[in-house]
Amino acid sequence: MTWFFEAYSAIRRATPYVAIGAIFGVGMVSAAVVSVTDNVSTFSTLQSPSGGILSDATYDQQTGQGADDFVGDSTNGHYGFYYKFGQINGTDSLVFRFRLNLLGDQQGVPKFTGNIRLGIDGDMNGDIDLYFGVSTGQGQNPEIVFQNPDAGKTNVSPNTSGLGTSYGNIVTTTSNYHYSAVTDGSSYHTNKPGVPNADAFLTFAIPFSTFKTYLESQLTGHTITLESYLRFLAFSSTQGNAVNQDVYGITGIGTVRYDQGGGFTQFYNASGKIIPEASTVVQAAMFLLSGLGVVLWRRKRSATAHVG
Ligand SMILES: [Ca+2]
Ligand SMILES: [Ca+2]
Ligand SMILES: [Ca+2]
Repeated sequence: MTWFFEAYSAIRRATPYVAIGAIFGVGMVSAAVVSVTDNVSTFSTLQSPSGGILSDATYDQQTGQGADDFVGDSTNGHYGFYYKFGQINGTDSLVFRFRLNLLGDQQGVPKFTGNIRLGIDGDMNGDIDLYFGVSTGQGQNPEIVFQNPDAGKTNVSPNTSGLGTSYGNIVTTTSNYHYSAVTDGSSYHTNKPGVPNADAFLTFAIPFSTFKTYLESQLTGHTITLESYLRFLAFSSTQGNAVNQDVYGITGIGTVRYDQGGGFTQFYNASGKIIPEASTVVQAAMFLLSGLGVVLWRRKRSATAHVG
């Protein structure tokens, strides 16, 4: 499929962006005020490329920590990967929420002690261009970190992915981070499969401007806007430099490419609007280009007729 995205990227570069935006009604967004503590019913679920809501019902984390295991499927609508966009303290922000198998604790106090990351494909070519998420260490408070893809790896599947040194660390506060037991009654399995207990929600937010700056630094020649086409991968990890614990949307870790059923979401723009399937967009772009060709042919024909 690499050819597809290369071809599509070429068409996008050749097609006036405003035309694509006009076709699909993508316009300016008036961001609502949001909070990391908003009810889950106000968040959007994320869809798989094939159109269904991405789910991860199984206890399939690979390293033994139930508190780092994503859960969520269609049971009572309790999904595990949510998104919303809006303003927090006047700043345009991306807000992500995950449902985890078990509420972690440190000496009896609820606390997330693992690592959750997202990987972003910001240029539609199938590889991850930026990682970010919640990082914790030896008793440290969670921080929001950014990491560049390891340049020596292709970053197209779990076993070809590597995360570089973290940077841009953001201290977590009650405004950009929330971790608590769910209150919607959901209880997927714990470390002991078949013994359910309450799930946990981990929610964090990052400023869009920070996201834009770091993603653009990885994508030479690209400008990231609220209308840019993005797709997301979510995973947990025992280390900050690898994809080794639970990939949201697939069983276990696997070796499948992210863009071939390996965990990437459908394409979205940053403001949370789902983008029509890329093939539809390509067809529309081809239609525009063919229409342009007809117009040019008619003009040329008309000019020739006048000459004659
Ligand atoms: Ca899982
Ligand atoms: Ca990419
Ligand atoms: Ca999984």
